[in-house]
Amino acid sequence: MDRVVPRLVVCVALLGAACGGSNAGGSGAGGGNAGAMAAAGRGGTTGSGGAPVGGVGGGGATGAGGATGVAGTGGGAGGAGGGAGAGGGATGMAGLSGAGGAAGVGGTTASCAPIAPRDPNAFVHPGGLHKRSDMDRMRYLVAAGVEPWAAAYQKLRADSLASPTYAVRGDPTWTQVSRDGGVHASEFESDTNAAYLQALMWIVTQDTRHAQKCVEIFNAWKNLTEVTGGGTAPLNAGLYAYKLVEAAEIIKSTYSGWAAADVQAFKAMLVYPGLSRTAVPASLSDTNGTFYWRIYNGDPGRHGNQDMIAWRAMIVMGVFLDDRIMFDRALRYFKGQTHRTDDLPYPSGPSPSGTQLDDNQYFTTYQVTRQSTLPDYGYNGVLGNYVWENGQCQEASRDQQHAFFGLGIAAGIADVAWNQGDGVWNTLDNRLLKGFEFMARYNVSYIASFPDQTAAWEPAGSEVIVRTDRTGRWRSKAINPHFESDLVGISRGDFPGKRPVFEQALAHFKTRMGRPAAETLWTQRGRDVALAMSGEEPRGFSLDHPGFGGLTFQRPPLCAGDPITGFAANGLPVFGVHVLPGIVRAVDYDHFPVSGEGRTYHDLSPGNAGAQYRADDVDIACGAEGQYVLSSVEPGEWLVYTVHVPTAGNYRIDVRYAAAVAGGAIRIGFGGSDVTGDVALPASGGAWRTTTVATSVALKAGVQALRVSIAGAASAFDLDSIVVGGG
Ligand SMILES: [Ca+2]
Ligand SMILES: [Ca+2]
Repeated sequence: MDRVVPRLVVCVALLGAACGGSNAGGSGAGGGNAGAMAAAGRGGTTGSGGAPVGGVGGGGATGAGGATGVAGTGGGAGGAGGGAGAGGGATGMAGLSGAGGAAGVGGTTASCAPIAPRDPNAFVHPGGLHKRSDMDRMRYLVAAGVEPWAAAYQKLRADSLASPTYAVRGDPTWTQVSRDGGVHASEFESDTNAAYLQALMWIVTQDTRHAQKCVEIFNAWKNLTEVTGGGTAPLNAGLYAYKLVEAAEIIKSTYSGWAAADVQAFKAMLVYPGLSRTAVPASLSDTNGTFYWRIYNGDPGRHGNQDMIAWRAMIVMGVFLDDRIMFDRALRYFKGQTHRTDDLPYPSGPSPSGTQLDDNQYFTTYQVTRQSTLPDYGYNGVLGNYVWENGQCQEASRDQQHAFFGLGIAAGIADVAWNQGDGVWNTLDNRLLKGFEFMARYNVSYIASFPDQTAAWEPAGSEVIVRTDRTGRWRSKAINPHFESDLVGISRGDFPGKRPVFEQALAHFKTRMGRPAAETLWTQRGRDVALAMSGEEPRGFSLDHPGFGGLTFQRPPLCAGDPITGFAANGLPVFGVHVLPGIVRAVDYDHFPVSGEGRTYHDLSPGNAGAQYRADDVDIACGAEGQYVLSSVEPGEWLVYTVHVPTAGNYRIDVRYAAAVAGGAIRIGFGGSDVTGDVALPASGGAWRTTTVATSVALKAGVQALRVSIAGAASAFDLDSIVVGGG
């Protein structure tokens, strides 16, 4: 993840007075008098000597000196040209009599606006399934008529629950809802699905009728005090809460028409009768309590889908409530970790099997007696307990419908975590992908034939894991094409139009992570077969899935990361798609929660040599104008920026750069196509210069990847921005 470099700078005056940069533009050049970095120009590169005061002009300005420089004889190399400071301090060699290197960061601080370190308790908002950049992507692609987003949007628009004239069915006088056909169940289910779809419509259309419809729904249910139902309490509450809260997170973060008092009432409703980290509320009972206290322990006695749906609801509830303990409670459990010490423990265990109950060729069930000798035991909702090493789902021996639901829910947890900077999507050697591949192969091959799989795949022998689950009540023996113990009906292959889970998994593993096609083969086939048979992903069964992944999750090719325009006061990235014509700052390449190397950038030196702005391998220094700039560029390096072109046409592309020496070159591409070739950037004497690298470049409309590639000589220039203009 981007960890913003702490900007606290201790300016230590060592022998050579390495603290530079008291003046903007850097007179800093600590190094003392006898030859710190070069006076002007790229001190480090040119090496030596120079006037006592560095940085008048290029040296400090470009910030390059320090990175590669060798100090003179006089003093610490650290200062390395004032403005440049950071690089110099970090890597410059000390002068003969100076050890100033380490302190050389001084120069930078004086001129570049500080970036706060990331507040570990702050959340990205909107930050459930969809961030602001994701919303931009949906809206822009639909507006530009790009497929499949346009077709997927039409599918959403055609859903009656997405209509601006949808009649809200809840009532603010109601205090009770009971799932599975109980009190107000049908009204709640309709409104909950509608809330999420209306929120998506609001994202795409910006028509306030949709946002207002969401508010009406939230207000209709804000007085609940009792959630019960036909399933277990965690299943009832988790399934009922997660989509509603996803919608609430979108609306609260993007629409000003939800009154603060109503937001507060809705929040209080979610955790009624009140939040505690030390004790369960005394007034909690089967008839008094809503969502949080139904899900807070997961569902330790049941199949993984029921355990996970509780954590799925909780993780987005944590985001919506700005509650880090709640968010962590869900995520840590899902990862198989222990509870936070400032929170209630998770259910203990183990839960050994007792007397055998049912038995058939697919599974055996047992009575169990829960024990409490092992704290934080971790049941079927722990990722590794739900998706096994071979990709087999814990409940694939039960039926396929629940396995689809469970995997979809796991992906939902992973996506919310990703949006908040966590990479659980990829843990256990891409365990989730293995899960999707196993399930897809088993189900897709049942209804479609492929050259390499002409008959339905029947996993056998070592392809199947025989294992008792974490509850002790269920032992898997074979993959079950039926539905539980109804060994006549078939649940296998019944996914098109009903289980819209494939777009989300593909968006992550194929586009974000760039996994080889062989690894996403069956997930891709699942998506393609579902598309061929029932069109773009719809809402799907009941409340089980968010659906409409062709609109919401799919990403244009090469748009692995999420575009940002900077960092907020809490240190979090500010997400948003760059709109062209416009200026894209070179340092604002796309954000990626785990290493973006090979995905959002390619950088040839470990670490950020300039130690500024971001904590990736990309090298960033502070420019003389107080702006962060791309530095230490090397041929072969590249960066990606997700941009939107509202109107197809011919555009001019300029870059703003500073080059102390000649020999550098740059190349620009859009959507995977090179549009400029290598363009030489002449020496500018270290001064910032804007130059045109291409004219009349034909750009398609829509969201696409702008890629900047470095060519020519290494470290020849620093880059401020890419400027796309008319003509
Ligand atoms: Ca680097
Ligand atoms: Ca570099």
